[in-house]
Amino acid sequence: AASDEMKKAAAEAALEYVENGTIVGVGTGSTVNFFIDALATKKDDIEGAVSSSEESTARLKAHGIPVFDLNAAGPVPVYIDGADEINEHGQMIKGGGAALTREKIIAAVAEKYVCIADQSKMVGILGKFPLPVEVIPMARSYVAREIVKLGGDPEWRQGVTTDNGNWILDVHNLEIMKPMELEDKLNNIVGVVTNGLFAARGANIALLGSPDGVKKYEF
Ligand code: DER
Repeated sequence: AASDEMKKAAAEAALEYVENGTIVGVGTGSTVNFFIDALATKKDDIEGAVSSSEESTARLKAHGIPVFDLNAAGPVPVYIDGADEINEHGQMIKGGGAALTREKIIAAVAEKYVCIADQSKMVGILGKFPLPVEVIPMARSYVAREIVKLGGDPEWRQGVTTDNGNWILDVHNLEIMKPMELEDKLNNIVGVVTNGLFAARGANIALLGSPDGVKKYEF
């Protein structure tokens, strides 16, 4: 499909940011899967990877790329990951693939976040895509009530348990004018593990596939 071609082109363009002899931070999702396949062509040049999900870990290992525990990794010069939405400031909504907690941890550690996606992910105002919030299971109803007070419409992503054993609420009908403020408010609700607003720490670079080739943005 056209969008697969655009995702693949963006993923391959991200190889430019991979430095020899380093540990590469690897995200989760269909675009990242194209990146992992491209990274395999450089597996003898890099030290290995740190991974944001069991899904990505399995794909990396299938290519023979060593996967390190983040605690043993040392510096992570670059983190390559997708987004569900990204705005003109590099702020993102993530979590469509339920990997937001480990993604946000590696994004915090990494020196540079390179977002790979097709251009449809770039938006003016964040919030059309339902905002994922990872919660401790016992707190689900309480957190949902608190989110309603913030003006959101939380929906339990039933049947999904994250790699950390938690549940996800997807928050609909948000129009996020102040991403960093909402990120803080959500973080302060007891029972919230992670919210999918990557605003305080957004992307540094975005490589977005389009019919006219890969467009590069710097934030
Ligand atoms: O869940 C996530 O945060 C993923 O990165 C997601 O946002 C992007 O997935 P895609 O590349 O399959 O669109």
